[in-house]
Amino acid sequence: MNTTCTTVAQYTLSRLAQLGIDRIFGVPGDYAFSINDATEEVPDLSWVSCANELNAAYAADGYARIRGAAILCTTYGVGELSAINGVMGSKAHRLPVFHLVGMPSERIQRLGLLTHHNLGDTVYDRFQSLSGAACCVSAVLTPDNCILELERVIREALRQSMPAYIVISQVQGNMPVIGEPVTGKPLSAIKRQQSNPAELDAAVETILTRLSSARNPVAIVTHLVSRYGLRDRAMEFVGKSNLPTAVMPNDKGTIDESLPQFIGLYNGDMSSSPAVRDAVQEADLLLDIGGMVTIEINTGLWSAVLHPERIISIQDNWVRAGNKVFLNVAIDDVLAALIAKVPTRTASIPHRVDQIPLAGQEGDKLSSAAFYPRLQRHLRHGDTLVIETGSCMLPLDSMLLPAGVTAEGQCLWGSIGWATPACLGVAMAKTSGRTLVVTGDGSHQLTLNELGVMGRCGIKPVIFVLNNDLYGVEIVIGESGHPYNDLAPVNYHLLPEAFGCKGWLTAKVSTVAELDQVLDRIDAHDGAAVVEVMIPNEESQPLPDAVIDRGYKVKTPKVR
Ligand SMILES: Cc1ncc(C[n+]2csc(CCOP(=O)(O)OP(=O)(O)O)c2C)c(N)n1
Ligand SMILES: [Mg+2]
Repeated sequence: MNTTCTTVAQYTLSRLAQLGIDRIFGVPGDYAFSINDATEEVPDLSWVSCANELNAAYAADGYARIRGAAILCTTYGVGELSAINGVMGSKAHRLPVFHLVGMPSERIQRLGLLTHHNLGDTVYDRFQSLSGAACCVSAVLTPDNCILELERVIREALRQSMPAYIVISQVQGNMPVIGEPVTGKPLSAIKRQQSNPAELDAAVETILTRLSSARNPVAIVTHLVSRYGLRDRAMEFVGKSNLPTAVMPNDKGTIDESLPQFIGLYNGDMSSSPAVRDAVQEADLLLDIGGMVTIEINTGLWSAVLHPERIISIQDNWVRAGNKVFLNVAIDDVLAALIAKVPTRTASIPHRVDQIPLAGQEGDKLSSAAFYPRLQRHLRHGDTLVIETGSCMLPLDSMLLPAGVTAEGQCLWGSIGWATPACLGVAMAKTSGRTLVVTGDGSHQLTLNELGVMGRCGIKPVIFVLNNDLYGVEIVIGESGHPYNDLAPVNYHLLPEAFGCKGWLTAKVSTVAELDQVLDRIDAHDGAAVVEVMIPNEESQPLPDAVIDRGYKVKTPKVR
């Protein structure tokens, strides 16, 4: 590409690609043609046409989880509004997704011409506050401001690790940028937040002093460390300090669960074992690395017993220890200083969580109890497990992952349908290893048309659709018998064929023997797979009233 006549759209894409992004997810549209056309001009960046904008946003979210950032492109109004749920989810999960949107040209605006995708008036910027709300920073680019504005937007999106909204009009997008282009660095080489040295020293000293006097400290590592590219650094700290370490549901997959210090999932009374629950709740110091999210789904329906005075919380750029708050201390600097200075504890690590025992005999009908342990035994190094919201979430979050297996989920935002397109993004972002998805049937129905995109792009996910013919978890947390939880009886294992996917392994399994057989076949198959796993709907019985009352009928959590 000739930089002297680079257009605004071309410059924007090439500047974002320099971060290490090689895909742009979206749906084209006339207002966004300058951006769509530019994807053909910018080297090392390929366009992925998704089935709709919400799917594209979910795919970008999945991609950003692996690569650290992603690009999404939609058209004015109809496109960007369809994407908002997905982009808001990326904001909740702290993912820098650059949402590029086309808009009517300034010539149209100056002449006051009425246009499609609007309400028949001359309010052209009507959608900017809506799309902008899902982002932490936004800009309307022109040839004159493009270079500087992009630097501001990129810096802020990376600093806060949240989406950015970038508007490019259909005419300005095709005009050459004015000024000296900036050559950017890959994301891994960028220092995203700066620390104040005095505050940093004081924060690190406080943490080390508290750690040295703690009798039974425990660490919790949250997903924020992955967002800032600090997964390895957090694990190095856990190894060096030899602190017993747990994760919470929202953070599943953040650390390698084969680490000797890993003790399991902390989720209040719904922790992976009473030993994990007790280790966390009885710790005289809880080192929260990244910031725990204390929503009900992340705390065993608010059953977590956490003592604020015992918690030291290392957030993205601040640290809280009791009533002391240290400002402008970047999490990467805090971790680096801790790794350099922390002594290694000699105390032994409490009992770890075990593999789920195998349940069910060959000829038995399938059940959740038979499915999860078998899946666990077929996970292998390099796999990424994408976890949908629904009944599958708790068993998967509680499951001990083998060495080298990571996971991604959407516990906080919890938008069903996310997992299927997110797996497209995850698989495209990964350079090796498999991508597996476990989704409920109801969730899959929201976004299953993304299978066609996977087939067209040659993506090879392994997808398990748990078919209980219901919005099952709704019954578990509410009441059975409501017709609004019934689903259309889709033949999920036939979908790859219908969507034109070539060479996919497909099966519908109803017995333990059939499941065992298909799992072995998948291991031997270098390709995509869809397995429809028949789960009896009688499993979806309501929880005891006491649990439902605590989790869903109270207006406020009990303050401890
Ligand atoms: C976009 C969106 N719509 C609705 C919901 C409410 N909701 C949460 S779980 C769920 C049902 C999930 O059913 P399914 O995927 O079949 O999983 P199951 O629990 O049956 O295994 C629904 C409708 C939601 N979380 N997100
Ligand atoms: Mg279901």
